[in-house]
Amino acid sequence: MRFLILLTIVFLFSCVNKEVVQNETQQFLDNYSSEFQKLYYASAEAEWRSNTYIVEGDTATSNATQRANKALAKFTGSKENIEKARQLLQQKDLLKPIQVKQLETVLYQAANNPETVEQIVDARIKAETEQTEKLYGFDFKIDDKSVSTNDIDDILRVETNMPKRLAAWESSKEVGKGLKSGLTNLQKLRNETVQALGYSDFFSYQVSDYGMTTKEMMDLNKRLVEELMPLYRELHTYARYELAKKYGVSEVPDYLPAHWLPNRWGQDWSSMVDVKGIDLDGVLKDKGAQWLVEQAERFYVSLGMEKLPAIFWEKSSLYPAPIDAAYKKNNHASAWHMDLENDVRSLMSVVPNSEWYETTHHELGHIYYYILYTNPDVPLLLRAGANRAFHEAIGSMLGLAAMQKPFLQNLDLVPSDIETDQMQSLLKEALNYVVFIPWSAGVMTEFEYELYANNLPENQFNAKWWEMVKKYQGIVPPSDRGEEYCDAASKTHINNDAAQYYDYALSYVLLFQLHNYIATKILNEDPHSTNYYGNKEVGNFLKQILSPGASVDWRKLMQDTLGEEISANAMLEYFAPLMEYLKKENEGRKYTI
Ligand code: X8Z
Ligand code: ZN
Repeated sequence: MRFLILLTIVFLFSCVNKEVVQNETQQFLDNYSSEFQKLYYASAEAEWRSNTYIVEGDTATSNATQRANKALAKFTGSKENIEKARQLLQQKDLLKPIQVKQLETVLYQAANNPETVEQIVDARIKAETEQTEKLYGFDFKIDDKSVSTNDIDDILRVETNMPKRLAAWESSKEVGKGLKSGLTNLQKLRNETVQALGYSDFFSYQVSDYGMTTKEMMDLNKRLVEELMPLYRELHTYARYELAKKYGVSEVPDYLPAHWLPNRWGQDWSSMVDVKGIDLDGVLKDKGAQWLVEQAERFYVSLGMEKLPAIFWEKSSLYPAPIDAAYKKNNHASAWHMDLENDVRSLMSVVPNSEWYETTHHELGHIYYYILYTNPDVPLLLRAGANRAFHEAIGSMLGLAAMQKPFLQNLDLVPSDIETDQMQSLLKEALNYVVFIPWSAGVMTEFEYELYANNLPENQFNAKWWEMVKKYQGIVPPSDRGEEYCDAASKTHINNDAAQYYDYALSYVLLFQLHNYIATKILNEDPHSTNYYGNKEVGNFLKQILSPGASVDWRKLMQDTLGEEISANAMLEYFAPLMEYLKKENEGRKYTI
């Protein structure tokens, strides 16, 4: 009897204790979140200005951004917040899992800004602001005439005159020179900030967001490259011969000259192929830029999503700055969750072509993810993707879906009675999605691994870059590129989205897993030939995945919704029919990778 009483007392005490600890934790999280939201919003507003209105010598904007970012960093990295989160986590077993997740987020954010190394954090913020300004304030020129990056991309897509192609490609890389010292500085500062809280380097810090070690992430990426390599090898061979024919070059080169390809980094070759009967570029040109964004919205709404909020249309910056404007803007596409609440915006430079058609779908994928996980069940600190790759996958998947023939026919963008060659469509898709893997999982990921985890010395940046490009993509520069260049830095992510590009590699394999599920389990359609438009069941499936944000474990989410782990199988299966076709096309041709 006495024993039972004792047991009851112990039990009651532990219940009370649990409640006390949970309440104390909630109090801390509520206070932290409300202060964090204010500072985050101020930082996002300042960054928005810095990315949409770039004027040389405008120190006021740059200073304001630095001030706002420092205030946010000071708060997230404060000793007090770190200690409190650590202390509460010592009683992890007593806390709700969702509280544990939030405390872990607090510590993750702190690790990028530890107060103990405040000077390094401040120096990094300054260097980051300057790097973005230099990258997007850069005046690209061809023959002494200012050109936009959209102009350069147009030339690389359509021009067949080799000197003109070369001039455009070389112009696109000029920006790297002035970014090199800034990148070296950032390499050091990024590593030093996260090292203060025990991470070995900035790469491992960014990877840890997936609950993975650097080795696990590198192994996964290597596996993706290897699995896609047989197909890439066929595409590489095909492209060398077809492009040589197109440019009237009699001797087919072993490696693809970078300026032959229709993209500044050789990451997407899809415009090499025109599918007879489908002229999306022609149709889009007549529709105009605004129509592209509105059409992407219509697609999401057709699936059962809300219309975009008014603030999106009021505050976004969707179209290119005029070439003669007194300011420049960030010309890469992005989506912003300004206040982690209802202020959602996109920054783009949409012109009416098929690349931007896809990109508008990609960006709205981010926006609808923001909108869906902004709900009472997802605390502010967990308003993020299940992982970063999920965030990138959703819009890219809708971009893929929005390019398939039945979808285009449904929208009258392609004549309804047209017969088209399915193999050409598949080839065009492979030149986008398959070609992307050696670039993302290979070049970008390994370069940044070398940069941060192995402290790549500055005098090897360009040599290492081209070593990777040759090794993974089988691409070589038009002529020797010495260390006065920094061609890696012509890619925005190297400067302002560091050590995260594997997100995109994973997002591409993930999107085929999702797409395969939607096509076969929901639509009962061939994955090569789907029409998602207007299907509310697809919308509900997406809502189920997107609404919990980061409040769920991404591996569990995959198991629960798809019943599988992350894998390239769906992607390989999708492109399998192409293998035989390409082998035939490539018969008698020399393979070099
Ligand atoms: O950077 C992007 C998005 C950012 S929201 C537009 N992407 C990668 C790139 O452009 O390099 C999308 C796919 C690859
Ligand atoms: Zn994105």
